[in-house]
Amino acid sequence: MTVTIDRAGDIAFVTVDNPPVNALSQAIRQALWDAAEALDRDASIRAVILLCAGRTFIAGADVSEFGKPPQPPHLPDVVARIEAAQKPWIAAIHGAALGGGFELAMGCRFRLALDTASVGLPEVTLGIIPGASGTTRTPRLAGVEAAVDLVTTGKPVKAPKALTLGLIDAVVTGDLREAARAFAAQALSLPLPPPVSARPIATKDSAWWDEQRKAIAKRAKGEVAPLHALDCLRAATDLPFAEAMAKERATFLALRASDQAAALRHIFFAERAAPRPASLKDVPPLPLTRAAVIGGGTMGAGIVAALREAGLPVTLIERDAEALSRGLSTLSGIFDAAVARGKLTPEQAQARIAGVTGSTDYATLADTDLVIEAVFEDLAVKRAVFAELGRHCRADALLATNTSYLDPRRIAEGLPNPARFIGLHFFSPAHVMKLLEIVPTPETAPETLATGFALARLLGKIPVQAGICEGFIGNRILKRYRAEAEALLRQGTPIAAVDAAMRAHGFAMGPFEAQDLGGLDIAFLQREGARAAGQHVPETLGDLLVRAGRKGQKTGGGWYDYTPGNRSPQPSAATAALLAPHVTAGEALSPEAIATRLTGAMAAEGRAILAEGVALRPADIDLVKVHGYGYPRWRGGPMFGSGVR
Ligand code: 3H9
Repeated sequence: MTVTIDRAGDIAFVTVDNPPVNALSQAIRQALWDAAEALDRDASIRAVILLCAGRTFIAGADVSEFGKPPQPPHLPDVVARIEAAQKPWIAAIHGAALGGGFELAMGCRFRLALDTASVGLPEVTLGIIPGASGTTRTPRLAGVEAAVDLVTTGKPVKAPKALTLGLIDAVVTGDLREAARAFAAQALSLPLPPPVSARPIATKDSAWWDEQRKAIAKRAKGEVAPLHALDCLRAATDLPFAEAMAKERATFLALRASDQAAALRHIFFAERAAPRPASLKDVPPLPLTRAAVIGGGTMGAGIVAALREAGLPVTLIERDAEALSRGLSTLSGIFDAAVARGKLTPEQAQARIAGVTGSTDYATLADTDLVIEAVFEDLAVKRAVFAELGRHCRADALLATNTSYLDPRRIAEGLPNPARFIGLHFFSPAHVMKLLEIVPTPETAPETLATGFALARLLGKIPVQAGICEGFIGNRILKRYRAEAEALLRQGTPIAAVDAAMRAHGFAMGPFEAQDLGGLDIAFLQREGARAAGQHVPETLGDLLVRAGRKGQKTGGGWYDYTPGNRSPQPSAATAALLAPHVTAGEALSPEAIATRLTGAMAAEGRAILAEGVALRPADIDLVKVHGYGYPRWRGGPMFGSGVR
């Protein structure tokens, strides 16, 4: 790490070089402090430009220091020192100026950014609030409304929007260093604006703050940082700058030491470690230039959309012309919805669909690098697909199954090159959900596995390696979770009490309302299949409902009743009657006790999964549950929550 100073006439350039993202470690803070001191003493210098080497401006405080006691100089003091410098500092931003990086930029007298850059205050995503004036200086630059939005959502904004909001003073293109030098020369010819801390701040009335609080509490679902951030922003409008800073600092330090922040840091680092497992460091992935998907149902179409988003040309294979046309129209539906939501322009959507070739002929796959099978969850159907693939694909083409329950070894039997076979378990909708379970068989070659991870990086997914067992990591834990939830019902806990407890715990939905939404028949059919194959699968309460025609929202009722056009669950007398013979009245459980039982069951299954080697690390299980099953991120996942790290 270095902080260097070089000079061009009366302008000094302070360059931070601390790969990979120029995080503000203690050494960088000290070096910036020293630079401010040295440049104040240097009479030949009239302005200072702060810029960064590498791929980005300063991306924030060094998150790896957060588990340890804070070391001086503290960032708010460094920001204040730069603001108090005798010559104006100018932040020249490329890449991202985030968190402490943007706070440092706000300590500068001016900020300019490349048009491709972004700025933001993502601290709440780490369970903390900005701790170096993000809540006090941001509203002075952008107004209270924009500051509340930026700080409580943590979402960064692109440079052109930042300019409109007043967060930065100029957007430039081309050579940033030269643009900053020209900006400095111009700025020095005019009177300086006041430092940001001395600028006025408008207040809002109590009703406005109350409204914000309500909306944020609803969104945060138990996460505390966004509400604390709001309190600090309010204090910034009510109190003198120094007092608001003291409140921000105290709040930041308290949250930095909180369980929620520890959980969110755990997920932050797990997400970054997941795409590049150390065991595959020296294994080169195979090239991926052309892909194919077999099956154009919801899952297949979603996978095609994800591959197209990553820029790969894709062939979609269906069994006949009619199914193919249905698949292509499902795919168009995905792109049309993206256009309607403003995520794609009509031209981009057109280009996405133009990159898809539909076919019913496996011979068109002769030159494909990667084929993902996403057909009906039936062993014979899948094996027939792989028999075709074995005949028509190159021997080195990677062949993947998207099965969620079947044994990939059985699907691969008879393949000419089993070393190139792997399970790639996407989650629906596959173009949205971030999780990808990667399931090698004993025959899968290391470079096939490495290619699975490379594909995840290309698609922007979070990959987790899973061993072979029924349901892999995610669905196996889901099964245990549902079984435990049914056990609670059998002991007399009301359905709605279980769902409410899990929502209060931070899940978007409880286990029963989630089943009603997805449909109870999928898991039912899978259990029936296992029974037909001679396995002993005890009758579940869900089976009783499906046998009575209650498959969830799509049949107007499952665990709950639904009135047409209304998705809000209503208690069901019919369900109560069906379950009554299986329920014994028990002691009423508190919401906390219900959540402890259910998350405890997930953690217990997770421990078994680890012991069997189905998951390699506890953090992998946490990533699966957070990214595939709505486990509250701020609780860090079932393993973190139960102390298994
Ligand atoms: C803060 O600033 C608090 C202040 O308000 C108050 C202080 C008093 N620290 O994401 P990538 C590592 S809170 C340490 O794959 P990309 C990351 O672990 C902070 N390490 O890159 C990974 O390491 P490895 C607010 C960090 O190009 C490597 O860098 N700031 C940090 O896809 C590459 O990461 C944030 O929350 C960090 N702050 O995306 C910003 N950031 O290679 C968090 C990254 O060993 N960072 N690393 O696995 C990001 O959003 C993205 O990293 C960024 C680059 C957009 C910058």
